[in-house]
Amino acid sequence: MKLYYAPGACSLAGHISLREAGIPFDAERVNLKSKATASGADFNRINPKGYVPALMLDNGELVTENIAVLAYIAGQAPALGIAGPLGRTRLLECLAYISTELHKAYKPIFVGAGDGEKAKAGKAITQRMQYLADRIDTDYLFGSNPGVADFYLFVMLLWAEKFGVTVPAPLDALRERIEKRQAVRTAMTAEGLI
Ligand SMILES: N[C@@H](CCC(=O)N[C@@H](CS)C(=O)NCC(=O)O)C(=O)O
Repeated sequence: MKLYYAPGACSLAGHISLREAGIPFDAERVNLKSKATASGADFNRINPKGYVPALMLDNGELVTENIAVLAYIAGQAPALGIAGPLGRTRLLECLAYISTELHKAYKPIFVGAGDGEKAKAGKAITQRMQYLADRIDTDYLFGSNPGVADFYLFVMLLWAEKFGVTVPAPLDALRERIEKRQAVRTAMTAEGLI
């Protein structure tokens, strides 16, 4: 399979997850401005949505949207999902929260909105992170090992650090824990982030 990614973008969550899962994959960088891939292809023809992540499966099917990409990887590597009868539901619930309440909340910061709008977005992100922080009583979101939801949250925490958004202490600690992992360092190095 092949992951289309952009350095430091939300696709880093899938990139880390694939490495943590030990799933063999290729990765191709996408220039999000020109929509050209590293090999010179027109990314819009690969994914008409024009955004990353996009995961091309070996049978030629394309999976897009972080929630679907990460749920797919957890399906292939159940240790990165959540166990139990409600496990998949809880995983989707958490991925949806990160996608729609955290990831989307960064939009004013990314599009270069005015300072007031950016500060408002930062405040909302901190508040929504607090919801997760209040419920963490283990090293990671769902126990003592990280999964795809932690890796998606990790990207949100890297962005918070980059843009000066306040992060609740338990999530800062989670970011530090994740950052130390070999697969995470390998993915970040491959994307030129460290
Ligand atoms: N709904 C998509 C949004 C993905 C997304 O926002 N990707 C950004 C990078 S973090 C992107 O590729 N933006 C380029 C663009 O929209 O032109 C998902 O959750 O996967």
